[in-house]
Amino acid sequence: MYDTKQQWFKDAKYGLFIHWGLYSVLAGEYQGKRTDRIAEWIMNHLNIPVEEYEKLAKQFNPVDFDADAIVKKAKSWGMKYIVFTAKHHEGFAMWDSRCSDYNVVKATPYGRDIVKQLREACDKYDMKLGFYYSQAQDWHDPDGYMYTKDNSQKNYRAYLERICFPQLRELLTGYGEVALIWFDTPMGTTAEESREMVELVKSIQPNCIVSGRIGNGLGEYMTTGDNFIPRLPFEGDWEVPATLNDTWGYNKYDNNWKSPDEIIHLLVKINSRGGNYLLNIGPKATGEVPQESIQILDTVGEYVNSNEEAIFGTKRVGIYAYELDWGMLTRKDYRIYVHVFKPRIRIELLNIGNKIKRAYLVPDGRELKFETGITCEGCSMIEVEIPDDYHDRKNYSVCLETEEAEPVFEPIVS
Ligand code: JFZ
Repeated sequence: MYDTKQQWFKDAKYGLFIHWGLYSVLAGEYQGKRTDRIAEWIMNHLNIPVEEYEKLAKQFNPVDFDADAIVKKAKSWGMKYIVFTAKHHEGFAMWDSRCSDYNVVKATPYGRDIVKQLREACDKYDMKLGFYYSQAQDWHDPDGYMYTKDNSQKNYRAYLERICFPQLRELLTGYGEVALIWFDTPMGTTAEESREMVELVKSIQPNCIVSGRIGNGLGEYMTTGDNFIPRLPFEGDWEVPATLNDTWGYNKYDNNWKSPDEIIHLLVKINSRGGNYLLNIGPKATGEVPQESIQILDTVGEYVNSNEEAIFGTKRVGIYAYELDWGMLTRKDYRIYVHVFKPRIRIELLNIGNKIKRAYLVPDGRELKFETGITCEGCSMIEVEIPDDYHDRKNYSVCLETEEAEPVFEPIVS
């Protein structure tokens, strides 16, 4: 079973992914050609030569980037950690790397360290900060994976020693307490090489978590496929990395935004199955975060903040026999939370056999009338009355305090 041994990660439930690099300059389009794939892959998908792609650095001048504002927003959205793409597959370092001048300080007119600015803002707002680091793919280095589509000529060992290991060391020694390293796409990395990476991380920061995509089964938590949600509750620590539209890096043509309601449902679904939701924003080349992302996350944030206790620190719910068409369940010890996504006069639950001590409305703590009993068919039934002023509302939660530490789910019998 995956175990990060870090309580903050088990409790977090909701985090912010930030995909930002030179690809944001292209914003999904190169020489009039649009990519129909994730925008941070544009160099690869449209076969942009390294000498051409490199020139994007000269255009990278994100004067509107405001680390403080982004972290403050993440905090207001109720998120508990941030993962930033310190180096994505394009190979460009978003900090002042000593290993390669292909970095934001030395190669751009902007000339300022992005990682450092995020670090300072995260310290100010008491936010956990982790780094995405592409350990194998590096499209800018002849010894990185996918520099050419044929990987047989590269010397990966040389890459590891020249770039990967020293850059990890830089990130782990120069930027405070690193919550996690989000490794990705290990490709041909051997078990021995993955182990070296883990040992390097742990030797510098023993509490720094190693993500699922370190490869070779060495991750400390399970990372699902992007936007993929396990159908069943999944034991141990895990996380779903997910997008608000259909891209990670900024794409000016992608307007396929999910609605705030959809995001709320996904968050609660993932939490109820035991996982964390790592939700992405892709800033523009100016540093500005797309307005649509901000609006969606602001609205989701209202739900998260007013129902905080039904989200943070919750534990995986076992298998309840029914899927509710109006809501979902989360839980803590001695508490079942009923998330209500559609207007209701009362909530009715069958086949939950707990003894209920008390029911209350999570957003304002109001006590609710409830009844429990046995139906004519012989199964347990709970009815909770929703106050008049909430009859037309959606998106709130109700807490059922129970005698038992865990939900007592009954099988369906007829
Ligand atoms: C990777 C990256 O290639 C992508 O650009 C983005 O950063 C994303 C978060 O991660 O893409 C993957 C990697 C692994 C899977 C899916 C997409 N997977 O295991 O299903």
